[in-house]
Amino acid sequence: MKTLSRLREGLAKTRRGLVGRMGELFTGREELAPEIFARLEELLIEADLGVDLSLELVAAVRERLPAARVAGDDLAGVLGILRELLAAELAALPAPPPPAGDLTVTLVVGVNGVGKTTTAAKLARHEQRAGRRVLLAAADTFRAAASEQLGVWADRLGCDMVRHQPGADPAAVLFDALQAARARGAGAVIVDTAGRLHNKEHLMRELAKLRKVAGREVAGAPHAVLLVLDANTGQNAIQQSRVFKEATAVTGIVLAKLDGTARGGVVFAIGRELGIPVRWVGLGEGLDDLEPFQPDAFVDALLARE
Ligand SMILES: Nc1nc2c(ncn2[C@@H]2O[C@H](COP(=O)(O)OP(=O)(O)OP(=O)(O)O)[C@@H](O)[C@H]2O)c(=O)[nH]1
Ligand SMILES: [Mg+2]
Repeated sequence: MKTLSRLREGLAKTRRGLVGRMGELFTGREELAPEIFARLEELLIEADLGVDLSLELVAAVRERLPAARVAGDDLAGVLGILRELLAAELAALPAPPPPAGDLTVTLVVGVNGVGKTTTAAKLARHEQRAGRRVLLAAADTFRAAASEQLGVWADRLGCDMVRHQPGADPAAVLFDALQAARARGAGAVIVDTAGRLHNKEHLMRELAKLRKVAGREVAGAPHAVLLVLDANTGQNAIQQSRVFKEATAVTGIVLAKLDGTARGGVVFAIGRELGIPVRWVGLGEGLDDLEPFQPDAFVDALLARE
């Protein structure tokens, strides 16, 4: 119940833009004029569901709503149709992989300022909650303050962290982190990486090197490569995902800063256009503000009537 309400809270802006305004459109209507559907299309696109999906949803509502009408309250019918189609949309994406062996390695990647470091700390918290000893690897050596920021989180979490000097090779940090994790019996290593990389080739090289070191030291590693996206950037997030998907095998998305944006529909656009499932959603700046992404709960929270 708590999860649902946090998510509902986080999606409040998106829901207000969508369901709130759909309520104005679909209540107290005698007839379903074409303008109503044109407006619905606008609302879906504004919530960043993507043009293709928005058009498909409107076509389905147009076709099915006449048979599902309730006098004076078409919103219920519309929400029912959207709920079904959006849930199916997310169900088509790959399910989370089964848990790995004794030591799981997760790379946290993404462009500047999207929330990587905060997400790494939040993920560490989840590992601790699951009863696993966790170690943070400060592989963002690009910026002097980066490992300090991660260090503050590590102190707060009471977990180990491995860091090197600024400018050090991120792959060397990872190597040491994996050795330390083994020595200390950690069950998870979460790797914070740099957002400021010069270009795609540089990014590809860096990530390839991290993958190589991880795979050499731990079977099957990295077990997850999580791309952090800032939900506020809407369709820009799709562009970033494309670049990262070309650069490395991204296994899932963390959609950060979902709180305070009206663009939560981007979850669907990401799934549709890139085939990458959202695994986590960030709902605030605190350690506990990260929730596993649950498709049905997300659709319910997005389309709930206030
Ligand atoms: N509201 C909100 N703020 C968030 C969330 N996740 C991160 N932030 C904030 O976003 C800002 C940037 O977060 P960082 O974790 O430093 O981002 P980063 O990607 O590591 O940044 P660089 O290392 O500079 O590339 C901070 O002020 C965070 O508190 C979230 O889910 N919700
Ligand atoms: Mg950072």
